[in-house]
This record gives sequence, structure tokens and C-alpha cells, in this order.
Amino acid sequence: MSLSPDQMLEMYRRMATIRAFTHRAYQESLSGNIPSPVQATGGEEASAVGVCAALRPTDRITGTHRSIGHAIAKGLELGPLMAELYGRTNGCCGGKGGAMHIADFQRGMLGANGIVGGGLPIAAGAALAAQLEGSGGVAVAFFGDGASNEGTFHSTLNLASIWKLPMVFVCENNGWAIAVPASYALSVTDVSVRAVSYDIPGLTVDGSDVLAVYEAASHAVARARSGEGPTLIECKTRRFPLTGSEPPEPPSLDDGGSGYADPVPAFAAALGLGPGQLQEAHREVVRALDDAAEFAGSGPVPGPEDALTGVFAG
Ligand SMILES: Cc1ncc(C[n+]2csc(CCOP(=O)(O)OP(=O)(O)O)c2C)c(N)n1
Repeated sequence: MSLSPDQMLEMYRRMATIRAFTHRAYQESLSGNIPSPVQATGGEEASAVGVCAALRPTDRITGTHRSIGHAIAKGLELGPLMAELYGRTNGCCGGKGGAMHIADFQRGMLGANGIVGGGLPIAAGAALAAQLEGSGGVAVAFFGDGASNEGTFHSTLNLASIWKLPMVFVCENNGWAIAVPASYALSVTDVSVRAVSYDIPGLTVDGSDVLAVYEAASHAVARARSGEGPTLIECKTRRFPLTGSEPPEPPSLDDGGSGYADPVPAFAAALGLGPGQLQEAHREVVRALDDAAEFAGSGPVPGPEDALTGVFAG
């Protein structure tokens, strides 16, 4: 499960892209180009990229209300993603979903989800489909520490365990469910111990360390593919707030005194990227975002005739 230098550089690019994309989207929302909320993902890039790097393009994921990072990590094109946030018909969901309902079935992104904990049973369904088809596919459910207090978390872990579903549960524990601290709302310090109740492996990893996340995910994915069933991985993360100012380069954000390493510069340092390589990578990211914003801005706003498209019944 070793990664080549090119693969690691691509992982770095995706992390830097996620960081810059959410900030660019926030800027665009302040300018009035994005009508729906943009959720901060800064600080959580390593969990999204580390997990998705362990997946095949045909594997499937489900996300949360905060899934711009998961979508980019899974390989969604930036133009249609930005257009979705703009609410335009060239968006990946025709502009009907916005940031909280990003999906792209071709790329295995089954959906961000405005319902906390709503993605877990959907991922179980995808895992069951892969199991029945014998496709060797794996499904990953991303969710937060808040979601691990929901009934869907517990019922889905139980079902996945008894049916040995080929899936991986990835809890991004950033210590908060919006304004409710995990120290108040969680009965345990580590969400991973909840795996014991469902007789599946559970482990906690440093969510700022993309290679640690990748290694944990690779083992869990291999286990799932070989028919041994699900794993619960808890990535301890921190989430940084979005800021109104856009530095010329993707920002390296303050850790807020938590001692949590900012995953993007930490990975650049681990890779030994020099200033020239970093500048080049960041230039590429900014260029890609400019293209994405141009693509988004050029798309038509949905008309009344679009209201009944993309629905099961009209
Ligand atoms: C079923 C449900 N209950 C409540 C909410 C309101 N809500 C939106 S985000 C959120 C907190 C989620 O916390 P967590 O799962 O830890 O994710 P994070 O925001 O930290 O990424 C809540 C309670 C919701 N969207 N859905």
C-alpha cells in the first residue's frame, strides 16, 4: 500500500485545492454569486483525501452537510462543483442541490446530506449492492462526531456488522457539533470505541496526518473488499472558520491554539516541497479555481421548466 511520489503530490494538490476551493466559494458567496451556505472544511482536508486515496474510482462515498472536501477528494470536476454552488444548470446536480446536496454518481459521490447521520444508511445500501453484485466495490460513509449520537449511526453499524457489508465508517471528530462540544454531548472520548458494541474493528487516527489516515483506510478497505466486513475509523480533526479575506495563496490557517497541525502545510513539509514547488502547485490550484468560477458564472439559472426535472415523479 505504498504510495509513489507522484501519488503523494497529487494528494497534496487535492488537499490544497479543497482548502482554496472552500475559501474561493466563501468569497463568491460574499459577492452574491453563491446563494446558499458554504460550510467550512479547513483543517479536515487530510481525512477526506487520505480516505479517498485508498478507494477505486468505482467505489462509493456518502457525505455530510460539509462535503465539499469529500467531493473534491473523490474526484469531482471543479467547474460543475462550483456551478452547483452557484445554483446554475451546469452544476453537477443541475444547480438544485447547492453545497449541502452535492452528488455525482459517475464519480461515486452518492451525496452530501443536510440530514445529520443521513449518509450512513445510504452508504450501507451501496455496500449491500456491491456485495450482492459481487463487484468487489466498497462504500464509505463520512460523518461527524455529532452524527455518531444519531440512531442511524447505531442501526447502520449493527446491520453492516451482521451482514459483513463491504464498508468503512469514517467519523471526522472535530470536537463540535456546530455549537455543542463533544465533551458535553458524547458519552465517550473516542467515537472509535463504539465499534466494540457492534463487534467490528474501531481505531482512532490523527486526522491531520494524511498518510496515517491513508494507511488506516487502506487496511479497512482491503478488509472490506475481502469480505471481512466493516471498520470504524475515527479521524480526530479540528475545523478552522472561514475568513472574509482571501490571501493571494491558499491560506495556512491558525490552529486556534489547539496544538492541532494544519494538515496542508504539514503534508507539504513531510513531502519536503520547496518554495518553488509550492508556488507552482498553488498557481495551478488558483488557475483551476479561476476556470471553475468562469464555468460556473457562464451557466444559466434554472427556469420554471426545470422544476420537474431530476425528480422521481412529477
Ligand atoms: C437530523 C438532524 N438533526 C439536526 C440537524 C441540525 N444540524 C446541522 S449540522 C449539526 C451538527 C452536526 O455535527 P457533526 O455531525 O459533528 O458535524 P460537523 O458539523 O462537526 O461537521 C446539526 C445538529 C440536522 N441538520 N439534521
